[in-house]
Amino acid sequence: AFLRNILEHSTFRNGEVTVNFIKNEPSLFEFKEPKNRANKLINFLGEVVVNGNPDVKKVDPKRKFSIPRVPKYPKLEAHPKGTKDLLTELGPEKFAEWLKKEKKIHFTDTTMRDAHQSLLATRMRTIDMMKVAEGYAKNFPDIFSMEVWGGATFDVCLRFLQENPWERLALLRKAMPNVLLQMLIRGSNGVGYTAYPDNLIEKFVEKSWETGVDVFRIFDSLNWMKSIEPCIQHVRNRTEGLAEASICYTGDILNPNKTKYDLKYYIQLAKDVENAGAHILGVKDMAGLLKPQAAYELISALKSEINIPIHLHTHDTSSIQSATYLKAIEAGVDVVDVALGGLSGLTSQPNFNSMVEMLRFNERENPLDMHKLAEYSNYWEAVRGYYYPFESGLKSGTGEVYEHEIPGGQYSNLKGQAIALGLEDKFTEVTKMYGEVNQLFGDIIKVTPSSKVVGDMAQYMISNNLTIQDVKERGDTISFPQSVISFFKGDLGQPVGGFPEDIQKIILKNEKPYTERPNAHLEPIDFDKEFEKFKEEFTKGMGRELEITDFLSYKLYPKVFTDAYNNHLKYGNVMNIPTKNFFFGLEIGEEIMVDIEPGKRVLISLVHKTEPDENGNVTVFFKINGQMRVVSIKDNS
Ligand code: 3PY
Ligand code: ZN
Repeated sequence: AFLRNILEHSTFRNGEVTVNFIKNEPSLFEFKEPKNRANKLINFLGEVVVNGNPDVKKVDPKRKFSIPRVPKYPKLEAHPKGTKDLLTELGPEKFAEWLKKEKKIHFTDTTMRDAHQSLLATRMRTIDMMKVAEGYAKNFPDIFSMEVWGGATFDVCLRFLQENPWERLALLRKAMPNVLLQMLIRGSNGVGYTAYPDNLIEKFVEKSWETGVDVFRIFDSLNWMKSIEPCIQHVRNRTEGLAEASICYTGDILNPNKTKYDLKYYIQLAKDVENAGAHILGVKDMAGLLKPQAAYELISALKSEINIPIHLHTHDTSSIQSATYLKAIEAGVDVVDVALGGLSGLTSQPNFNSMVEMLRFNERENPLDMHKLAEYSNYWEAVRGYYYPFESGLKSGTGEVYEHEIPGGQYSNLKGQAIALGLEDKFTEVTKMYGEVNQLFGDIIKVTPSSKVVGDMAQYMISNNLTIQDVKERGDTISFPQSVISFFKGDLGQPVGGFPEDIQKIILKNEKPYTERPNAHLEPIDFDKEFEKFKEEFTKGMGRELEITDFLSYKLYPKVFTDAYNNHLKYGNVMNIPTKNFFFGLEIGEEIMVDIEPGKRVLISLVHKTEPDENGNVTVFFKINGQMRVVSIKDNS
């Protein structure tokens, strides 16, 4: 076993052994159960080889992939000082003052969160991020922040990728210790789709900070201050990070016929956010509805009315949002959100590489190296190839977004859901119905989770051939989706201007709505007691001690966590399987390296698979480090 530890150690395999190798590597003397771990991996790979990855609905067997090239630069020993170091030095208040005084435009890179959430249904895996994270942070220490966590990534990590989201965050923190890491948090809804007890959100914020988050972009899906404010306080009381409270933009402040969300409304909301203690104001244009001239007027007005720096977020669904950024920058916005070229545009953020060039020689230029940026963009473009089953299919910008107002982060998910419901051919009808349902519900702010309510209703209506008129005339005979009922009850809080009462009555039938904070109905969590119980219930563990962060995952998503846990018992840690093989399995003769733990790498190859026997079982032959292993997998076809 000792010899095997040496042979399998990455230092040995890479030929980097020095005289002190054995002395300095205590792991060589640990004789755990690597065999067992590797066997679990081939259970997983065998399943994918025989039945496909259950998350991949359609495989194109002819698909060719480009190999992603990790940019190689002279290896910098240490991370140059960056924005994280500045935050540590100045503290959040002074840091915000510094940011406001900066002349050059600053950038948040969303590639590792919103970009793939919006283009690839959030499926980007940690392994693909980790290959470039350290080099990127060393080469771009001046970046304002890297958005890497929160939003839908938490749920998707556990539900579809069989990864631990906390582990992702910790790994990225380690690779990028010098730049600010940013997350998106949905106020009282945390990273979920419903309200949680206040003390759960508080603990979640505290542990997110301890694990690596510096900038908390907080929003509420109805712009309800009663959901935003407590979250600002959690960040201020429990962390030394930045509370970036955001106002969600919808409608069109320039349109005289759209008066519900006008300039006055946004200014008042921004003042409320500032008064609630935010360090930065986020303007979150989740659907990409903020047009260039409107951006100029909105940002100019906010700049003169509030004192904290302003951070603008948009999605390029219409394809004109770089113009919006230019006008916002002219009006004095402090930071804008962009994604590296290969994962930018359309429902994602505007193109980072091109934005930098657009502002070259402008008085607010941020002089980043275009060649280096291009190499990272190329890396992501190649990586993106592996994720083709999750592409939304949108090929060009669409002006229809001004009509349906679907958030970029929802678009590719909605498409996936439509396919699952057999509505792929009716996706245009779904998007049109989405806009109509929004009007029926009183023209609400639409962003997770309120956007999911509108999406659920639109899909339900198209599946059941229902019209808006049907709902109004015979709604008492229709059983609406649970998320819609829950929304009208008040479980997501109160929309601007209240619910349309007639529709609320039709949807709720005999149920009574309420107007207090949903959290007022939720029992606080007794952490000491419940954490102990949790540890007893999940006794087999993960091959490690269960932590409070596991408990938080469980409390946020009990069923998803339980399923992920059971998968882990069966398949072990699958996060280091290369993405191509994770989604599409191996070809006969293909060899892959997988790290089963830090410093311990196994070589796996697929040798042969049989036809199904009379019981439908396929025997799959693998080699692990040259030794034949066989798994029997039930063919589900
Ligand atoms: C999310 O909440 O996941 C979003 O990205 C909202 O825009
Ligand atoms: Zn977004």
